Amino acid sequence: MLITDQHPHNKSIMVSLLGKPNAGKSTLANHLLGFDLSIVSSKPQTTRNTFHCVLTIDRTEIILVDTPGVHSSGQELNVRMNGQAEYGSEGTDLNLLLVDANKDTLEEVKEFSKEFEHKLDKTWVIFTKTDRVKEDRDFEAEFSEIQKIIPNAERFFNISAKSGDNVHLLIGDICDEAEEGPHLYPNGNVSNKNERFFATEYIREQAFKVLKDEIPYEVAVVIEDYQDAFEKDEKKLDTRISASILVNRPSQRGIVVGKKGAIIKQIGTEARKKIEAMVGSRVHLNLHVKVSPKWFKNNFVLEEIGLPRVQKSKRVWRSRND
Ligand SMILES: Nc1nc2c(ncn2[C@@H]2O[C@H](COP(=O)(O)OP(=O)(O)O)[C@@H](O)[C@H]2O)c(=O)[nH]1
Ligand SMILES: [Mg+2]
Repeated sequence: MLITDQHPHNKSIMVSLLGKPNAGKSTLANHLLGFDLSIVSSKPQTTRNTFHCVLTIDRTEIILVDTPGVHSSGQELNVRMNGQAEYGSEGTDLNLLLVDANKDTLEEVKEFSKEFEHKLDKTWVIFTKTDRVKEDRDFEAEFSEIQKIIPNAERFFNISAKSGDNVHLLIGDICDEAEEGPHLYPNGNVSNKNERFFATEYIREQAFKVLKDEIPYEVAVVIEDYQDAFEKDEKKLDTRISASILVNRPSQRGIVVGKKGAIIKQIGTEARKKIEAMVGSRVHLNLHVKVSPKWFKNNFVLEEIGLPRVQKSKRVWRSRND
């Protein structure tokens, strides 16, 4: 996309957010954006796709590339999610490797690099969730050990996206790294994904919050029909969305629906509020539960939820009606 009339001193930088599941990548992206674009939950593997979160500070455009957490699992869904993370670090100017400071940070980085085959160029290590760290920590020493695994790790920060501690230092230094060049996104654009994508995310976010055990991981959301709000005869008509929540097993259908539909209603109500805030109109959200056995191995579904095949993909060619 060519944006005309750019200021000659515009700057831009693309920064990937990498790490293990639950490290706090999406929370940091949201904190920097100033609103909850990316979905967050206390359960790991909430983010499944790589996408851009765009913010502009003065003349500097910062494109944060949120990615799924990298972890080991032979399952096709996870293989493709790891692939998304690798793809998310390609062609960026800087990698932020987020590590939960409440865990054994060296061990976390070892596990991350075991699964992440893409070579990391310029990298900063970000120790996260420091609001929960009680004891005195020698982050400098921990960082030195991490440098032995990630030789391109240049420096480290310890931050809390919850309390905001040190986040201003990080963002200031990211701005300093940005080089002069045109902005890639027009003013006001916040992502390379559309509202339809975020609608499925907001539905899945609520499913992650409400459902327990393994069920969230066996849930996917696909849009069946999406009609933008429009005006007709001087009346503003609602955005109309019809979406399916896919589950793996028939027994999960009842759990997602809940007693007298209570659970699906709760998911729908909360997701609708967030979608309404995004699209700026009232939303009519129609949710159904559909049993789609082993959807997480089904190429058709995986493609539909934005997870194309990667090099390590298994041969999984199934039809929509599996
Ligand atoms: N206490 C605390 N919790 C955090 C912080 N950042 C993230 N979290 C929590 O960690 C969990 C995972 O966060 P999320 O951003 O989804 O991690 P991601 O998988 O790396 O994207 C959520 O429950 C967040 O609320 C932080 O700075 N402090
Ligand atoms: Mg995330």
